[in-house]
Amino acid sequence: MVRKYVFGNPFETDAVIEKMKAEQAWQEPGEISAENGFSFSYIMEETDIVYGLGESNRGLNKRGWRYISDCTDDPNHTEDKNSLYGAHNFIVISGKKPFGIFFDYPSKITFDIGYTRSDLLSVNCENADLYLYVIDGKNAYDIVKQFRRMIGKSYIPPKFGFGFGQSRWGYKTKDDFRKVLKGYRENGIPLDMIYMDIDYMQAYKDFTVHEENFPDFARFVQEMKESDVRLIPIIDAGVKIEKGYDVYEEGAEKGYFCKREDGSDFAAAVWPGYTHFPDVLNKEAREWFGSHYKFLIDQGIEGFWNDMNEPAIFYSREGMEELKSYMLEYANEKEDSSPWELGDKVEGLANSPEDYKRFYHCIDGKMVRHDKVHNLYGFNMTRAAGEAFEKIAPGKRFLMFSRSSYIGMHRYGGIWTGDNKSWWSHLLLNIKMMPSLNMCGFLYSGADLGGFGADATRDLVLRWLAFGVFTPLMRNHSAIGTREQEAYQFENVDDFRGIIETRYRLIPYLYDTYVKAAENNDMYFKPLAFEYPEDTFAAGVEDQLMIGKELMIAPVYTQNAKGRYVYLPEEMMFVKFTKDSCYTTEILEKGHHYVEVALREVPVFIRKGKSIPVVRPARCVEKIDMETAEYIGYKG
Ligand code: MIG
Repeated sequence: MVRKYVFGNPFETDAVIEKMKAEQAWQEPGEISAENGFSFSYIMEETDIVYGLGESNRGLNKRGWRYISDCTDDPNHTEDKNSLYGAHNFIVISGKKPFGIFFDYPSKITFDIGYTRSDLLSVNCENADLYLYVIDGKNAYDIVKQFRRMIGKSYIPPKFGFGFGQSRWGYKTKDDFRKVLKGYRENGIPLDMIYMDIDYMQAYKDFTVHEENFPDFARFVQEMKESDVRLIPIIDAGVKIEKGYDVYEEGAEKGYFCKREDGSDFAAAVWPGYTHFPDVLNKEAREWFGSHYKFLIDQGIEGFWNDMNEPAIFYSREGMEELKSYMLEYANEKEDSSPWELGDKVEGLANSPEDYKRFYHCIDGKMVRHDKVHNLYGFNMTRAAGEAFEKIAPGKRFLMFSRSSYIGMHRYGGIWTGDNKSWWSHLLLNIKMMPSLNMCGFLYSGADLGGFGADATRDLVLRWLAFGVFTPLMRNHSAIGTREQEAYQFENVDDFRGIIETRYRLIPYLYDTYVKAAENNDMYFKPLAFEYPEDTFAAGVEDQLMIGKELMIAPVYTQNAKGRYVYLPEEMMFVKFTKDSCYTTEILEKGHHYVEVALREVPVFIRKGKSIPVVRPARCVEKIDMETAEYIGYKG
């Protein structure tokens, strides 16, 4: 059962699509206050588990930290961070009196989950203007399914989106892409997508292609498709300010960019230099921005990734002016004052909260200051694309995922989890985050496999890919300047081939499981506790996940480990997929086990009485032959 409450004058975020009548007076659970901003507080029992918050730091159980929904481009996801790129304000308190609660509030909101006081859950935001939804149910899983029904069905990618993709910031020319294709094909490693990062554009201008490096782009897209690979270009939020550039000229003329208080177009520097932000919260501007995706679709492109849409700002004109005058002052008068302050000022230029107060959206004829609706920008940029796809090619599925998001965006696309690092701890973070994302509707998601920043090692990439076999988005991506980490860059390429082939052997099962989850407002990845609610040990397991109704996975995420400990809530079949389409099986009884897993193996556990189809690997999704399917599993 869901109860809806209205406080003050909430902004319509479009997160919830189910129509509901609001309650008159607040009922349990917890206490609320609408004075001095808004606050919700609840005293947790010692054994309560708090789930949710989608893309956020730390564990699956969110207790013991403070999380702030405030979409941020911060590439250092260390344990002390409070905000990442998304704002997914849904939590479930799982215990004797389970309930879920969704704070539909588009600006900064803080979830203190036993951080200030270990038994106190307290949620606070600055303005008492929001919708609150309280969901009762039998248990956490039931509550999640009710929530998912309210927010509408999750995006379903085209089937090729379940293939493996290679990406790296720094591929610049046709030959760079051909080299990647060759690296995969020559080594017989399946590949469906190569991602195009910002360098494919002319001077980082959205909806342009670099003229010298990509003459006859449509032909090149075709050339890649003939080798069964799709190119997936990036689109950034900011539109370069440049005379004669059509997207800029049109947007400026029609008033579709975010404005300063005085009505002039707000300028923020990002990759192209100074840009304007398309006002995607304004319906007309959103339609206009979306319509430009057609430029690339007309050249054969079938998928995109939307970046920098928090929106990220390197600096604004105002911020730069302030810094310059500070520096002058510093140079003239402050010689012996702290240089650290100078450093802080420079660093503080990027993504400054001051800048988010400097521009406005025009919504239904009213000017709304950006910081009041900050967390909706990425959602609406991706919605612009999603709505446009429907017009450009009705019914066709496009690959679409975004960096920044808010609940509601899950209907239009997936997300990738941004700039992680080639750290073992980030592989573990990836594992823990996936079910939380699913709770909030984001089913099509994945992390940069192998890690984005920092230098990867062979073993890390193998272990991360072995987990990535199961994430709907399976993409190896890395930052310019880091060690190259394409599968063919390391010794014994066979091991990489074996793991990526395992993905392809499982695609019919995984895609089917995904579509079912999306259609039924269900989860693809679940915590063990959702399948075994009576099992008190399962409740504490965060490094093993359930997939669909059939599987449990227990990835290895520590360096030099020969295997790992695993907990089986019931008897299961332990399967290890290895190279050359081989696999081993063994029935393990309920309880704790140490299982050995070599670097080249993909471990998976099949539940008693279940089986899954496994096919012969193929070089791309389209070439998978269902005739080769065999079933692995057992009656028990
Ligand atoms: O400021 O386009 O998260 O995946 O490679 C960095 C370059 C901008 C951030 C994205 C990352 C991408 C990078 N982008």
